[in-house]
Amino acid sequence: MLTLLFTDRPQRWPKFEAPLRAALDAACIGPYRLSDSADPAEVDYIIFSPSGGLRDFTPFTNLKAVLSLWAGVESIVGNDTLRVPLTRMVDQGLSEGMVEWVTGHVLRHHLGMDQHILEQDGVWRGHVTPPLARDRQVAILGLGALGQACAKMLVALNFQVLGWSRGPKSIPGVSCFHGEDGLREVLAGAEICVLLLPNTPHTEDTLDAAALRLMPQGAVILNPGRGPLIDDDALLESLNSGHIGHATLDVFRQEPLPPEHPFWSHPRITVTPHIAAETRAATTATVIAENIRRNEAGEPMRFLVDRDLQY
Ligand code: NDP
Ligand code: OXD
Repeated sequence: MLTLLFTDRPQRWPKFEAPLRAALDAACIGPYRLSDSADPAEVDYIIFSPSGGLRDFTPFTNLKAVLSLWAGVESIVGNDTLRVPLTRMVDQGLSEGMVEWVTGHVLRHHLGMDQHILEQDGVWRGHVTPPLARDRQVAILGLGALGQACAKMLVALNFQVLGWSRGPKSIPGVSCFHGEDGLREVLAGAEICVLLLPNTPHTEDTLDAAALRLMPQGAVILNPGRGPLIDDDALLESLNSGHIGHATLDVFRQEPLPPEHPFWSHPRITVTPHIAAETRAATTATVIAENIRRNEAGEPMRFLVDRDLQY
């Protein structure tokens, strides 16, 4: 009998229980106990969310793996009490959500929608037309599961897509770069820059003052990745100087973003409350169940986190 412990916020359990049971039954993993509470010494697998508050894995003496419901694992990856494999979430629901958020916000800025939505002042500016997507460069920093899904959509819409990752990549329609020099080249063309890097010691402040200076005048930043990818003060400075045209931010160093934070009231910042891509029970449950099935069958689990690289 396997014991599976769900550790998200209590209000998430009713949403996840039925989809998880359905996916576990479909995966034919054999008899199991699935609950949001269990004797730690009996737990085989933890279905983990950082919102659940679990930080000390020491009491889980028979644990086989921790399966994250989140794509980003920065809250758990360096945890010394975690001594078993950790998987992260890669699934259709997260990808579709992120593609829709990124595409929507890219098109907002590409088409200059704000001018028409917010400035209906009786002036007919028929001569101000947006360029075609084929003439717009969009950079994506991070070409993993989500970055690639977004790149594919933006390529399909005809944007000139530049991408940056840790290692070299070849993706149809995307000009791929890596390494420090690669970052400089990508930023130089980044009229719209989408951040989809994980939060690791190597990615912190990827957009610092020097990096922001490399971007074209009026560039737009979209950050659905993680708050620490950007140096907040440097961002405010470059927005105030007019060098950066706008920043649409979904993630922050502190969440929820405190009401007094200057981002809320800045005229050239749009705040969305970490909603770019939500973990959805129906699609994530099948990924969790398949990984348990694999591990029980002695097959390698998918989406294993590299504890050294921290993503
Ligand atoms: P992946 O792990 O699949 O991809 C990460 C990408 O970042 C890879 O291309 C990787 O390069 C690249 N990368 C990592 N470190 C570096 C580095 N030092 N320099 C350059 N590139 C680097 O992650 P996902 O695409 O699944 O998710 C990305 C992030 O999106 C998550 O970590 C999370 O923070 C965020 N997220 C936000 C959500 C939201 O609602 N706002 C929802 C879900 C995720 P390489 O390919 O060479 O390994
Ligand atoms: C995630 C997130 O990492 O929701 O999955 O940010």
